[in-house]
Amino acid sequence: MFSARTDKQCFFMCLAASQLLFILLLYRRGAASAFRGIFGGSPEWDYSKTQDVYTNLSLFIPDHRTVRAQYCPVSSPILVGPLTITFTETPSLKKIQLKNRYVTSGGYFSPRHCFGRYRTAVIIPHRNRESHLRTLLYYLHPFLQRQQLHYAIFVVHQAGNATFNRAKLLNIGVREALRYDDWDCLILHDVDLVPENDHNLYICDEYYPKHLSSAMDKFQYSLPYWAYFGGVSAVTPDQFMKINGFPNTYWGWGGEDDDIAMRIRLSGLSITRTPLSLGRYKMIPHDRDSGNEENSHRYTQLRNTRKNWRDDGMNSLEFHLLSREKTPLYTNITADIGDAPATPTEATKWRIF
Ligand code: UDH
Ligand code: MN
Repeated sequence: MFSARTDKQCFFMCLAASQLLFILLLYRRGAASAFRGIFGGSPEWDYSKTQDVYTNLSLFIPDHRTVRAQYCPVSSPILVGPLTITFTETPSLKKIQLKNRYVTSGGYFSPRHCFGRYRTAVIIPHRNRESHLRTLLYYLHPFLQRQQLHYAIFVVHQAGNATFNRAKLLNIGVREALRYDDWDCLILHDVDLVPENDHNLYICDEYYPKHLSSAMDKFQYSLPYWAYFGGVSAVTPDQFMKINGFPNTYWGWGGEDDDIAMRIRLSGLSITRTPLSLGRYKMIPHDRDSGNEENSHRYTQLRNTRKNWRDDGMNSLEFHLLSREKTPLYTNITADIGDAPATPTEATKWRIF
């Protein structure tokens, strides 16, 4: 009797301990990589051995006489794994163009010897980060070509000096990008984050919004917190519409990514993530920009996301489009998006309080 009870106690204690361990693991490493860690299966990458992102790229793109007869393979045969990324000099636009001669006006590319299986639009919110943009284009174009995607790059430029609004620019980018093509996947991409492994595919998960930048160097290659959704993410147009896009009301730095993570859950979806061993990014070092000061209302706003997300997003998006322009390496969208509400009375209108 005594030993049966001790056995039972021991059983429950062990059960509780193993559950605790499991939760800790999920928290530390992200669900996907924890599962892989436990059950095996994913290659562990050696980031001390890296290759140039342009390695043999032209060899794999035959000349114009080749006819496209079939779809590209499901997994691209020309990936190299960990990439050499350095920020010592900023490449010129001319140099990037010369190295990417099959990219066409507007920053479009389609594999030449097979039909790309996936149509991906990369959308970059931008103001006053020209050198970061050039560095990103230098690495991203060959990265996407290695993945044999049909893709285009859209830069959404905020005009003027009013407070920066990342999420609203992304909403505009999606609305505009969808005018150009029937994209399978929308990649929302900060201008200063460069992917370190070309196996980190820029394609969407069929069911759930996907966080791609799960391991950034500035967070010591781990998630800063469990629900983190900043940096680079991938959503299908359907997923994006289901969450009513992103909020338009977060002016300045911070909070909008947590709002997005919340609206994903509130709309019945959940977040999937690239494993940490693969979702590695280097951030080009920078200080906080002027015009993007910390948003001090963000915690109040986040408390109201549950109430507001259905009314603040794609269905309330208003802006003035100033120009659409196809440059050799990207399509540039310039918009006047207004400014943050100046007074508390106006703030009420913007659902800050
Ligand atoms: N962005 C711009 N221009 C701006 C502000 C932001 O293009 O003036 C875009 C850009 O795509 C950037 C993204 O918005 O990558 C996110 O902004 P961020 O890079 O400023 O965000 P992050 O979390 O900033 O990286 C942290 C700033 C703290 C710097 C502390 C220095 N030690
Ligand atoms: Mn940054």
